[in-house]
Amino acid sequence: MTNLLIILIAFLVIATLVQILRVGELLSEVRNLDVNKVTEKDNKTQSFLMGSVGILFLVSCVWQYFSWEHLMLPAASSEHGVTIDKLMAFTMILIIVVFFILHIILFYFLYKYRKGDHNDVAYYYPHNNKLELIWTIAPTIVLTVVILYGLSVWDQITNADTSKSQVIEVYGKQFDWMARYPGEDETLGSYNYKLVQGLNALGVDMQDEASLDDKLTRELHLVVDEPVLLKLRSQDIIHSAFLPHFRVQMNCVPGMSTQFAFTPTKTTSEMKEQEGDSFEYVLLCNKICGAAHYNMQMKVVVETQEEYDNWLSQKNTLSEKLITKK
Ligand SMILES: [Cu+2]
Repeated sequence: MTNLLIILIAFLVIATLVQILRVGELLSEVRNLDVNKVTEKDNKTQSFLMGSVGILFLVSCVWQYFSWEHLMLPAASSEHGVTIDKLMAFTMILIIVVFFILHIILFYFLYKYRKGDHNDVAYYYPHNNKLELIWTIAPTIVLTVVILYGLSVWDQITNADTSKSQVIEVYGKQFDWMARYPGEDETLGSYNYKLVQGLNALGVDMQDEASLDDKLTRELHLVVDEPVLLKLRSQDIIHSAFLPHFRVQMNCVPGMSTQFAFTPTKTTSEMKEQEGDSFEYVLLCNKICGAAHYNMQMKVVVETQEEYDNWLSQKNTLSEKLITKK
């Protein structure tokens, strides 16, 4: 109902404006004035309005930046996240500087080169090799620097040493996440999509001895300052495991295993002190994967080794679960 009223009001406002314009035109006709003739006064008004729009636009950009800043993510909670934040800041500063320079010039020129009272004709200037070279070479150099910097950061992140990483499997399906921890053998048991059935959502092969002590959890717990290697899988369609606070994102693709290695650097309780008591780390799905995609998330906890060991020891292994079921 409210929407209908808003549409109706908008329609009436437009109709009123059209009528006012029409009245203006009729008055000019009565006074024998040519409504299509652009006067010096019109040009001045239009250029002034255009300049005002430009200034308001830039002021609103600055205002929005500061008023929405609280929605930005806090500083990265992982080792590699710091390098990503630096790359992001470098790119953003570059873009913002260029954005302001170009828009100031754009609106200033619109004002400066408004039509004057004299009969000036635009200067015909079809080509200039020097200018062409400058605006081709300058962006080429800048973009090459940005791309090379980005590639080197990407290379650094994706080639992390995983030999000492704790391996955890993260499994996505419509519409939730599960994590699988290897047991004391420190090896995740094998799996096969053909075994996905009923409670065995991950298709874990229970004939494999390494599977027996694996543990399934609904939360992802990580040890602070210890490297972790997430092995990502999906049951049905492409999901994307997104851990915004750690600057981690990797697609989970059915039929294959993808991975991401990183080291968390701040515990959940440290973050609660910094960001407030309601703070929690989360693992989100960042691929629009269906109706309940928005709700596809898992709580992530970063804690000390002691707290982590304590938490994991309380979880049943897959073989224990089988026994209780029998
Ligand atoms: Cu999803």
